[in-house]
Amino acid sequence: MPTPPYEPLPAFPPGFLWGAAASAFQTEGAADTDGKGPSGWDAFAAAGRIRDGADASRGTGFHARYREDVALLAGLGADAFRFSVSWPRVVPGGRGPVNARGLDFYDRLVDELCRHGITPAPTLYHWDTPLPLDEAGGWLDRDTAERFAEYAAAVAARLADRVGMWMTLNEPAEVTLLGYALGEHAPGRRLLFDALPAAHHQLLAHGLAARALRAAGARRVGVAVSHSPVLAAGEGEADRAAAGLYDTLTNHLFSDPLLTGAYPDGAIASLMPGPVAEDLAVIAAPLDFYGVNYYHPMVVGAPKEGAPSGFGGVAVPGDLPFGLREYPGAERTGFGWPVVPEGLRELLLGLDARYGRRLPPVVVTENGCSYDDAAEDHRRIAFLDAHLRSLHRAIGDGVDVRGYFTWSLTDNIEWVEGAAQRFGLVHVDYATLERTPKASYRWYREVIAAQKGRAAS
Ligand code: GBH
Repeated sequence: MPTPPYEPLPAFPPGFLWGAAASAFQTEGAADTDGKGPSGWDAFAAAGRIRDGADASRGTGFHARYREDVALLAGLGADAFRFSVSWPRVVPGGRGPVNARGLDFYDRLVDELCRHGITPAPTLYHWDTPLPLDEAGGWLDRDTAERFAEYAAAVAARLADRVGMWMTLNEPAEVTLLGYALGEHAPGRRLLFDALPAAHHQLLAHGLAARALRAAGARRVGVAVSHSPVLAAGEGEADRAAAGLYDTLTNHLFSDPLLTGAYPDGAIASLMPGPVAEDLAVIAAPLDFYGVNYYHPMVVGAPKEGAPSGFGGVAVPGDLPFGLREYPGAERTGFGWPVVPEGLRELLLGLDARYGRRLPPVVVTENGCSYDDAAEDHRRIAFLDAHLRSLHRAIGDGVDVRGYFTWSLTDNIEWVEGAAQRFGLVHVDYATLERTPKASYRWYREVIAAQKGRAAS
């Protein structure tokens, strides 16, 4: 377990971006302040779907306390902050009028970041769909993609002059799998393979929004996609086929259309709605960077005789053609996720090999772990240190990686887990919303300072 003084990390390339990430629903609170409309996640929480019936509506109080959190970022010496814009704060009805007071908040946040020399890096969709759109079918409805592009244009018209890098979507695979296939996340649909149109419409929304951002003069445009190396549970043909299918559904279903303009598999493409070929041309417009979120690899095998399998609290029905298994022999985070730093290098090398010159510069847009250590979170330091060393090796192997955002600046509402899983460098007391930096905050500050060749402040 690393303790101070820490073994310095090897030098990352000059100009490498050091950041931290967060999202709107998980932090902002202020669920109906200044004309914000409800999101599908607000409704999901109100329906008691968050663990222990926890009230997620206050978040970490970020909407009121953003100056405090920007000061924490400045104290870290961070180059950039990845936050998300709440779609229903900007377009409360999902369609129709833009709520200027909602945009005012992001205007203030962006100004505050710029005042401290921190690059604002907003994501336009981190899972909080305006409720009226969810009620009309959400991502199953092509119209949602069109509405998203209008919203993107409105945000860019206000912020593009100061935003350094944009991400359209966060993790369309998780939204498709957890929100539409398995019903574990909002909007709680359990459609199994009939969820695939939700993937296509999110990808189309990305393409249309990227076009709208460019038209508004946006600087760098990218996307944040989750990637996990997928390991077959056994050597047999059935396990290998199941793992291959899972790899396609969770990784290449998203990266292939974005980076090559084609779906990985003709059978999957045939299940997608709309003028798919025309849509793919929109989806594959060149990106300035490709954002990768990495947490852990997956072990997948053939389903076991109608038995449900599960991982990380997510039950996978026995009638799906794959089963999730535990990763053998690794340490676990507080969430029970395996700690496999090498997986980061492996997935980066895999993307480089698969896409070659079609892979834009990569930014790691999320990586982190939950532990409940409130102050002396040396397990988090060990996790981050090991993942950064793995990332450094991938760069040495030739993958063009330009930045790293750790998840997360502060503890926040971990979706259905509520306040039970803490990913922050900074502890949040949910009773008082008081922030207290953990040991990992001081460690990350030293890392950034050392990389920039100056003493930590
Ligand atoms: C990210 O998603 C989110 O972007 C972020 O909002 C969230 O707070 C953060 O990570 C931490 O969870 O249980 O079998 O479905 C999570 C990415 C990928 C991590 C899938 C858990 C579990 C596989 N997740 N993985 S399964």
